[in-house]
Amino acid sequence: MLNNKVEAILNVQVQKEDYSSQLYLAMASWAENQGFSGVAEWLYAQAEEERMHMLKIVRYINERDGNAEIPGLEQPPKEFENLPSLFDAVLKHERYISGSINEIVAVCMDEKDYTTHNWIQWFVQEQIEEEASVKDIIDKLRLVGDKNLYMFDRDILGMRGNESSGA
Ligand code: OFO
Repeated sequence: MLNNKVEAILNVQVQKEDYSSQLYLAMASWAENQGFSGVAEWLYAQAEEERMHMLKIVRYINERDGNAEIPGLEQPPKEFENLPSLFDAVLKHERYISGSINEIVAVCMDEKDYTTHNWIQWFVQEQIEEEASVKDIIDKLRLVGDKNLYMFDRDILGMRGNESSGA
């Protein structure tokens, strides 16, 4: 049986993963309409991964005899200034998510829920990888500058194959 505080913070995380998915979907759609099809593919795949993260938590809560709460959709922004600010926003968001995963770890420790503590380590590792992959993209963007965004976009298109499925 899931501890009440652990169940509550996991349900908050369900909302955050759901919003992450919506946010990256909105970014993907914007990038596609700007002609950045490589960036759009990366973001569409990221939106799918975030949905998988949400489902993973929902199913864990229910499996442990808790009650997963399914959140309503929150409207993400529709417009993004440019690619550098979009990816800065992705990194900021991922750092925020890493912070909330750490809070879950802390609650598990406080409540002596070592099962969930063990289970949540997958997310701890996932956040390390996600932050690193976004930082990599930001570095590439800096290197190419404004002049070669087409090449940058092609380069990003090839990136998904090297990453974890996130499931
Ligand atoms: Fe961006 O990762 Fe979910 O947790």
